[in-house]
Amino acid sequence: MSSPGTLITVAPTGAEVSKADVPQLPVTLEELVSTAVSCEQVGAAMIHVHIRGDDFKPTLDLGRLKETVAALRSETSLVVQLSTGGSVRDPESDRLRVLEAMPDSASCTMGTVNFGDDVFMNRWEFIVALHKGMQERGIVPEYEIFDLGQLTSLRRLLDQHGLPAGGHVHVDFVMGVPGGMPGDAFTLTAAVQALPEGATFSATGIGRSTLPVMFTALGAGGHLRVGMEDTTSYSKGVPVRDNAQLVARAAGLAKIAQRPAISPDDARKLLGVHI
Ligand code: KMH
Ligand code: ZN
Repeated sequence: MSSPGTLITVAPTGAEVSKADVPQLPVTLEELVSTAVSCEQVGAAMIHVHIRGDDFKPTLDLGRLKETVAALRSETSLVVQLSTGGSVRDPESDRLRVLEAMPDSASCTMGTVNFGDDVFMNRWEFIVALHKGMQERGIVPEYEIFDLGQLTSLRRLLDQHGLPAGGHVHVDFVMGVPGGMPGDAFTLTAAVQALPEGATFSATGIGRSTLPVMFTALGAGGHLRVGMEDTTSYSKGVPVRDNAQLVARAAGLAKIAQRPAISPDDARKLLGVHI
């Protein structure tokens, strides 16, 4: 379950933070690519991508997604993971179509969860369609887990529909969402114990749960996701300067834990992404 090095994923934009509230949020393709380059330089190996339209609002426009994958591949070596979660308002058809942009990896959330005042819908049939769509295309999923029961759904998915493309199971615990599991050491420990045999995990804590989740994940042999999708404060009252600042902090802590950040090529080997 553990790995000698640490996979650091950057989630630079998300679908919830607005450019008006956080001007340093990367929303244009140029800003996203520049963020990706600087995050790779300080230790990121994978990028979890949500894109925005000309109005800076979240979009799942297929043409833009394809352009984004191509630009990230041309300017970085990062493993490119597209979000199929989108925003809470995106229809299932648009979310499934994301796979047509042929990223290296895509997210696959393992259940419905209250999401602040909204509901992030992930019906069973939709999860199965995403899993199969990725198997058919050779896209490596990252199973997003917002609550402990979603690990039971993951076991059911693997039992009924087989291993993902690449043959390896990697999950990401997204903790501290209002409506999901809390972001603390006790919950992360319980979640790790409930992983399918042989699975690896990353973890991220939303907002002020960022640091407790990061320290616990490192101690438990896990990997890290950081970025402005999940937190826009570096410390209490101090806004994040840019995504690279969060990646650099994670890489520094991983080094102190004697599990330094791994390269994108090593991340491909870990996740089963074709080189
Ligand atoms: N924006 C959230 C509703 C994912 O990227 O797959 C869903 C999300 C998960 O961010
Ligand atoms: Zn996301």
